[in-house]
Amino acid sequence: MKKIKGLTRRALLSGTAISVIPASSFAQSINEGSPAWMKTPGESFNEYGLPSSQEINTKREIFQPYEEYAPGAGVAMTPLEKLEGIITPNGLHFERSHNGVPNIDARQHELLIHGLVETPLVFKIEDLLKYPMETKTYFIECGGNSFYNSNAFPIAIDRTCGSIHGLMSTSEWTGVPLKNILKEAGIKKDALWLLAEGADAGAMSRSIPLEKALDDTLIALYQNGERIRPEQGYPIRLVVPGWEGNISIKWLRRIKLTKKPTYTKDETSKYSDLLANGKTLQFTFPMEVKSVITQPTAGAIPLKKGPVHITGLAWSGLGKIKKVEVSTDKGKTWNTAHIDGANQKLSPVRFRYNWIWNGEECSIESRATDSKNNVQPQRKDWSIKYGLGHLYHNNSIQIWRIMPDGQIYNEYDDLAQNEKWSEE
Ligand SMILES: Nc1nc2c(c(=O)[nH]1)N[C@H]1C(S)=C(S)[C@@H](COP(=O)(O)O)O[C@H]1N2
Ligand SMILES: [Mo]
Repeated sequence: MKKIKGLTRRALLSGTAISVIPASSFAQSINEGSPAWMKTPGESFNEYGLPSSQEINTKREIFQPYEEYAPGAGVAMTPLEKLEGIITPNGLHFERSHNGVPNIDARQHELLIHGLVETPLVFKIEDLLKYPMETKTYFIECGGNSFYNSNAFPIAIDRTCGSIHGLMSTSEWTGVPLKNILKEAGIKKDALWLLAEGADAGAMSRSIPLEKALDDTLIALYQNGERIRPEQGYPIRLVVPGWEGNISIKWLRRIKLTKKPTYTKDETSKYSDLLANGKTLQFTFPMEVKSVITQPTAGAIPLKKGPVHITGLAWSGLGKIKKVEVSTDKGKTWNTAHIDGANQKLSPVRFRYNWIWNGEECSIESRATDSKNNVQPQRKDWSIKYGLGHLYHNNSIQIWRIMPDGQIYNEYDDLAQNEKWSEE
């Protein structure tokens, strides 16, 4: 008999695996017993569609740490456990904004290219819309993603997948390659970096090595086929694929070519990595290889004994995903998961592993390897490299512990160290 990883096809089809209603309870044609929605004409048309009202709980989780005096500083996290595939619907793309979403008039907005260029240029949005474009599926992950599992939280807290790892979303971005615009302005020989600045009230700005700008950086105008949402940077944003989200400047208004990094407030006060030895690393750009089981997840409905479809996402800011493994025995053995669809550079993949839970206490975890052979670290190995309270660039393995009653909890693999820290 043909096996569907772990489950027999017969078990699935016979309904012994997953409960199905016997076909006899369905009427052959419309009659008295038909459901109400078959007896009256349906709703008419919408100019812009919305999800079913029954899916009202599929929403972003908002966190505004300075709500009283800076309500626009914070995050809205993608509910990863509620979604399938790899694309994030536009209304659920995570948002990280430092000072709110500016209400930009796209007709007035301008992009200035200046600094070490032959000819400084100013672009209107209508100009940019005429340029040749390209479409790529890229993830954006905030450098602070998974901070709830970082050294800032020595004890594991129980939150759903999305409310721990939901500062990562994926879109099909369409825009003008930045290199074409820079070449048009004429890059001077001594230019090695550029400064990118946003038109928000925080004027977020970051330094980007020219090499990356000439490689795959996009001035994005479209997100999953429609114009970028205000939260994502309308009318234009940078997409610097694979690198920490902060550098993908939204509401882009200015690019200045420079010899050296500008050392802006946003790259000196934040996004640097405090090491265990007290030194600090600056400019950790790529988001390293990572995966997470999105279902099942902590904070959701308890698991039932029997077949469990384990699924999740894996990505790497350094290339493609080579493989994803799943362990259901605390990392003693690892099983190769199935990967859905095309595997493109700097785009996540959806992985799947069919498993039968015997009802005993256990844990499930996933581990990704990328095309450069980087392997996702265990939390204890990640954590030990950094200082107390450090939270950026956490790509460590997420462990979900399953208890006999089916409840799922967030689990750390190094309790000794965490207990020590929580006392400090
Ligand atoms: N102008 C501007 N660009 C910005 C930000 C911002 O606050 N202002 N936030 C940055 C951060 S920290 C991240 S993680 C990404 C988030 O992009 P998103 O909100 O579209 O998910 O945008 C980056 N670009
Ligand atoms: Mo971020």
